[in-house]
Amino acid sequence: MGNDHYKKISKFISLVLRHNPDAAGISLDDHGWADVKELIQGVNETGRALDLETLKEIVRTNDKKRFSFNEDGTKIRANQGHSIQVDVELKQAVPPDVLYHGTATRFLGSILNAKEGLRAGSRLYVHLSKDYGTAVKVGMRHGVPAVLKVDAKRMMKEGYTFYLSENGVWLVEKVPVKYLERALEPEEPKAEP
Ligand code: HQG
Repeated sequence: MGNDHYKKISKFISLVLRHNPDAAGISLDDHGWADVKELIQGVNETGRALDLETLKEIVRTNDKKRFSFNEDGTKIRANQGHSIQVDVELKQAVPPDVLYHGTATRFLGSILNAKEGLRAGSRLYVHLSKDYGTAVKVGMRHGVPAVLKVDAKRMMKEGYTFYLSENGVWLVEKVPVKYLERALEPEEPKAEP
């Protein structure tokens, strides 16, 4: 099965497991888990071909490692990015001193000037990246990218809780504007591959 098919199915599974399980006629438990058999059947019922082997392959090859199976492989969930209230048992962690948030230039006014800062919007958390380059890619999803530097060290000191998802995304409930600064370019040279 081609890459394109994987990508389309993967996008649909993201939608189902993060935002709208009903799109596949299934439900998630409190920890965000879907029953693998129900998911496969539900996806097929929407007219999209999916079998267990393909699902495993999608989970294994997913560029951002968006999904995880439980230990016995009977359940599956998204690692982060939810807009529905589920507790995916995120691990608290101490972030690097600086984190980055990728956004679009058109949002900067509202984020910075209104003193509003970063809010989670429709998702449960604000998503932060550990490097500038990743933040640029995230921002490009919304338009002309802009990167904000987050003073995570000071936020930690001042009592904010940070979580690190299974797939390496940093999450925090919000980022008030006093911890934000526009980052114009990478401050460290990119490591050679
Ligand atoms: C912006 C992708 C105006 C915020 C990525 C962002 C990520 C504000 C947008 C993950 C605002 C929300 C999440 C404020 C925040 N005023 N705009 N006060 N505060 N915003 O898609 O972080 O490929 O919900 O800057 O890689 O872009 O899906 O969040 O531009 O990890 O796995 O509101 O999604 O991962 O957009 O992306 P989103 P995000 P996946």
